[in-house]
Amino acid sequence: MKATAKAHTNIALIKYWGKRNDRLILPTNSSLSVTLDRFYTVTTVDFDKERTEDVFYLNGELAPEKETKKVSTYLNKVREFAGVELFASVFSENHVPTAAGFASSASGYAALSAASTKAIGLNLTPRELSQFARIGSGSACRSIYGGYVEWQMGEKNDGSDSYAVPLLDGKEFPIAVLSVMVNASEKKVLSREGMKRTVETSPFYQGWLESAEKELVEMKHALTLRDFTRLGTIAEKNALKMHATTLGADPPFLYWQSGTLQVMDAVENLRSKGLEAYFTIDAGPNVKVLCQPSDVEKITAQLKEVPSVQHIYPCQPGPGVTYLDGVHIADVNNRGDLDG
Ligand code: 2P0
Repeated sequence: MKATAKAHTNIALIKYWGKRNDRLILPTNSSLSVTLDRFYTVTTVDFDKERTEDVFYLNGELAPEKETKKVSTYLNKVREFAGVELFASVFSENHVPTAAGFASSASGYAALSAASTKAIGLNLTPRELSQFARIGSGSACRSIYGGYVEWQMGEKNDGSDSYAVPLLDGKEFPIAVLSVMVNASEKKVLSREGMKRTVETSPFYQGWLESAEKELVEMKHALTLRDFTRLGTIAEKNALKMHATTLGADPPFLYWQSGTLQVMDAVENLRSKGLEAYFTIDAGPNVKVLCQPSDVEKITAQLKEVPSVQHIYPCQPGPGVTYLDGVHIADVNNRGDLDG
């Protein structure tokens, strides 16, 4: 009982920042992302009746106990749902540079959910798979699909209406995302802890919720119009608001470092010179710069001059989950409503 799946990372243009249910990973706001072509995880899950416990190999090596425990806890949910009691060997290859500021949890849990549910014999729809990925890590539910994707927060307590829907194929609205790595020390507050602290203590959190809802509608409109200027402007504003909530938390925290500010400043300078670029930042110091594909070379050359910049990875919209046999599971007939 074996299956292999490949899933890519995604970058949120409207951020997911806060949970209303920690166990089921139900968010307090809907989010919108673009799946990227460059960074991905390939995972094989093999359920075997000879095994007496789960084993987890990460990049060819036996993973630390803590990581194996996380995978095993996730597989327990899959086993429980399938009514199967077999243990598994899990082999994961993570093609996500650890310091690139991309959460490998998105591609990791998307690949793990796809491989494990297929290996155990569940024949899930993409929507059900998105829900399974979500209970591993919230942002993973968006990586089930390629291109532009919305994670609809849902309202129900059991999470049955909280899943991702594909909005637009990447080819229908090509953009570039430059992943800009800066000199940085380790991040101090993990996103899971950071969002929890913000929800519980930040007086700015209510403001975040109100504007995220509005910005999601505006972002979907920008996608409908294929309006890059709107897309970039809204993404940048949304990221700034997400980070503003952390300054109001108790104790306060900030993911930006001095190198982060240098890149933010450089992006603003590019714009003032007529080169259109926008930034977005996740729960770490690195910056993702959004630009038009035709401007990648010029903008990369300028950003390389910024002293804090260590490396720039150009990315573009990428595909959803695929199995090793190349079967695409993204359900294009089941798209979300861009104007809804
Ligand atoms: C996002 N982030 O929308 C936001 C923006 C970070 C900042 O999703 O606790 O690893 O596993 O659900 O998905 C990172 O958090 O958190 C994230 P869990 P996850 O991409």
